[in-house]
Amino acid sequence: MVAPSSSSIRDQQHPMIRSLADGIEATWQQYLDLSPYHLPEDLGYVEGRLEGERLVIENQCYQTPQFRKLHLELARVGGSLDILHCVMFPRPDYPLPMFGCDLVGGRGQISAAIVDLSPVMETLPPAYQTGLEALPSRQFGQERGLPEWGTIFSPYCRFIRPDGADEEAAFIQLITDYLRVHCQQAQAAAPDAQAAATILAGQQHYCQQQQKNDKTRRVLEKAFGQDWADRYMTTVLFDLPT
Ligand code: BLA
Repeated sequence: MVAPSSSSIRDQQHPMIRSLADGIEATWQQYLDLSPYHLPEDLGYVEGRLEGERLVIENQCYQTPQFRKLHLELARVGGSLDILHCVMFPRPDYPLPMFGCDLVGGRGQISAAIVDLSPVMETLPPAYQTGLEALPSRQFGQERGLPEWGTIFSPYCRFIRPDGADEEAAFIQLITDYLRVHCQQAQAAAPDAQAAATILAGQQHYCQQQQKNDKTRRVLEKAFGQDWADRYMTTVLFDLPT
């Protein structure tokens, strides 16, 4: 068990990001057996400059018996762009999907809110489908279309631009529901060494597709340069076990 950590930029971020970050941490603490996970070198807290504006990144990572890495990242660019990024990487001998979510917003408005449980085999395990189907159905006014690289996402992926505090709260509920289904399934899962090569290939494909997100890459390149951005995307955001 690891004590909840306090984050220094969390308090300045958009309320939806703050509240989701708290919700993710609380759910992890409630369902999983967390131990510390150490990031390469000193990538826990990073600062750069984006067109004269300060880019601050704070990473929090854990591991558990089922997960190689739980990653929660908060980033802030000047006063204008707030980001929450979260990915859970199962250990390659656990036949579990990838949980991922991203909130991006600025100047009071979240423009992108996305969550998915993405399969690394052909489809999501049946118990996940049952768990997700059982959740209350939630409608949002502005659904957004997925980019070309988004072929990795499941039919349960939701991508919206939330309109107002009610939709923000409803989407946080939806994300924490997905997260709870995932944590419960993961706690009940048994390792399957025979499937490890297939699972690893699926995780690799997931990461390769995510690395094609030019919007993420551009923000990092502007602040830290091309090489650093590439290293960060391949070793921190979407790395694979060595
Ligand atoms: C979109 N991601 C974005 C956008 C920015 C970032 C600026 C555009 C916002 C918009 O279109 O309104 C930036 N996101 C970042 C940065 C980090 C980050 C800098 O996480 C980290 C430092 N992205 C993920 C994960 C998912 C994801 C885990 O990291 C999904 C599970 C999705 N982000 C995602 C998608 C888009 C996006 C699908 C829209 C891309 C597009 O429309 O082209």
